[in-house]
Amino acid sequence: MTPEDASRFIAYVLRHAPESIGLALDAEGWAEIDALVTGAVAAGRALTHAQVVQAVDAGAKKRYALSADGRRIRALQGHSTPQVRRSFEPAEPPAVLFHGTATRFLASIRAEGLRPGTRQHVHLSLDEATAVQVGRRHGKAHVLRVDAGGMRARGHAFHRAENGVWLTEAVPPEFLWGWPESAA
Ligand code: HQG
Repeated sequence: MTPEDASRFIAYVLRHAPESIGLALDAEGWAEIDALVTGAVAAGRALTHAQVVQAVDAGAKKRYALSADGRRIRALQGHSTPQVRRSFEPAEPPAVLFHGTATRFLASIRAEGLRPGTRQHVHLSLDEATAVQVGRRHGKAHVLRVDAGGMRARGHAFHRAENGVWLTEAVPPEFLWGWPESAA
């Protein structure tokens, strides 16, 4: 596997489908690296211990962390598997955060606000450039502004993952702005 393929495969297993390779995660998302590699190889994926460690350091996204003893790995955020319920400290967000999405989702988001979908949180970006990249994964990107200060004032909780991604349960439509002219 290329390093990028290895990182994607590890993301899939640690966030969404540990059972696909018979792997057990604890509630905070940790897996034994040896068990991850053994399970991957048994499932026909040529993953090595070195590739797992490399995935933690590689790329700007910082998707993973290693335990202090170096024996375990976890995804920092983005889980959909019910095996994991990471505990996050509440954090004070900046007044405005950004959410990158695709134009085809805008009508639904305008009606319902941002929903976590299969994940456990809505993901928000600290800056617009990052949000554009996130939105592009789904199609023609559009960046919405989130009134994080207003949400805090109304009691909504925010968390910041170690890699800088901001998380909240949902964003009601009244806290969103920056709609395109045509959808206004
Ligand atoms: C959209 C990547 C219709 C939402 C990134 C998004 C991120 C709605 C899509 C992380 C909606 C969900 C997460 C509603 C939200 N109606 N569509 N009411 N509410 N949506 O992939 O935020 O590479 O689950 O706008 O960097 O795109 O995986 O979430 O377009 O941090 O490490 O539903 O994934 O990181 O898509 O991305 P996703 P996301 P990694």
